[in-house]
Amino acid sequence: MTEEKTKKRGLFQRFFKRDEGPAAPEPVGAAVEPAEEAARIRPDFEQVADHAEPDETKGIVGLTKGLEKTRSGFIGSLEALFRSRRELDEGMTASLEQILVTADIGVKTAYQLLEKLTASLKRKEFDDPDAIMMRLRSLIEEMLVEVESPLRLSFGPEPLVVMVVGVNGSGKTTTIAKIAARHKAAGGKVLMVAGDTFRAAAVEQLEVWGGRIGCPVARGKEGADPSAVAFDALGRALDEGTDLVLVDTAGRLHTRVPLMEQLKKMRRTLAKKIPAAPHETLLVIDASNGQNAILQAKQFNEAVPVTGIALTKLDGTSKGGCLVGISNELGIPVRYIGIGEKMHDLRDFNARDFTAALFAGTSIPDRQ
Ligand SMILES: Nc1nc2c(ncn2[C@@H]2O[C@H](COP(=O)(O)OP(=O)(O)O)[C@@H](O)[C@H]2O)c(=O)[nH]1
Ligand SMILES: [Mg+2]
Repeated sequence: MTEEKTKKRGLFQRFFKRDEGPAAPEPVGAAVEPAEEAARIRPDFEQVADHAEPDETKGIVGLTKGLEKTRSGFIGSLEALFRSRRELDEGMTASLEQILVTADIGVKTAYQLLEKLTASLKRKEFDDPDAIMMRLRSLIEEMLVEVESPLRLSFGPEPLVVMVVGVNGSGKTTTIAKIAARHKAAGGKVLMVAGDTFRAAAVEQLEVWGGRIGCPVARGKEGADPSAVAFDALGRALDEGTDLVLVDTAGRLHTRVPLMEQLKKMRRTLAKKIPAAPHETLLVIDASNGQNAILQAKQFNEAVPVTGIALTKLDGTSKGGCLVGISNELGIPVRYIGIGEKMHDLRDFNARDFTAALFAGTSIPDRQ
């Protein structure tokens, strides 16, 4: 390793944080020149990511657009209910229960919300639809805040390894490319690993992305053992001074080895090369699975402890309410949400923005 690289590795430490804003790099060791350190501080992650995004879909506007279908389904039904009934009586409670239960947030979470709602409303608010809606909104936000914990990536003495898991078609490869593009734009050195070795198309897909965003892809021979490919890739990442390694995995296997066993083996293998790896096991879930998404998350979590979730395709479904159920039932940090196929359509999950976008423009018109 060159002297410069060794220095660079000693300069920074990585850490995951829950706090606001990108984490400031922490100097490690004594021989750090302030000027040298300052020169290495990279641009703000968020700002860089936003650069590529057109003005008309930036920030909350894009999110509101992305959640349009879920809003018109779930919130639309609530509005319709409040238009026809104004008092939280038995009939209204039953209808509310039905809307919540069918809103893909899961039965358990639906009942919890309903219970909290009726318990927290003041007497005089029982016939005030706006108050009921506002209370429901804040209860949902409270549940989501619990899992808001964006993945902050910064330099470390060794590469940060993110293993990405999920069923076929959930959006793993696309999400990996989106994360790689963001981190690269922020000045990071990224390596994507084609761990879905059983489908030639899957490797090619990652390579196409690699070409587009200018990011190297580590691959093995077709049908190679994914763990062996990942092991070699970590060796390369260590040699080349890579900051971030994103490991793609298969979502279904055509071999006798069950998928979950394969993923467990991959985890063990990564740790053989870098003991703390994978630093993050990111589960990618397609939001259009609705309530099944909760089940899927539970299954993966049992096999490989999932440390973060990326919920994709929120733009194409009315089942985005499943995020509330996943959050409430699993309590796993939600790192990202996907609201489209483009590079900038991956957002850090923010509970307040998400709730605001979900309830955007909510109005309870006077009853006819
Ligand atoms: N609309 C939409 N499509 C997405 C999103 N994320 C991924 N996709 C699409 O979903 C399909 C499957 O994605 P892919 O990354 O290949 O899934 P994988 O099998 O898990 O690797 C692709 O056509 C992606 O473009 C998203 O957030 N929104
Ligand atoms: Mg894939």
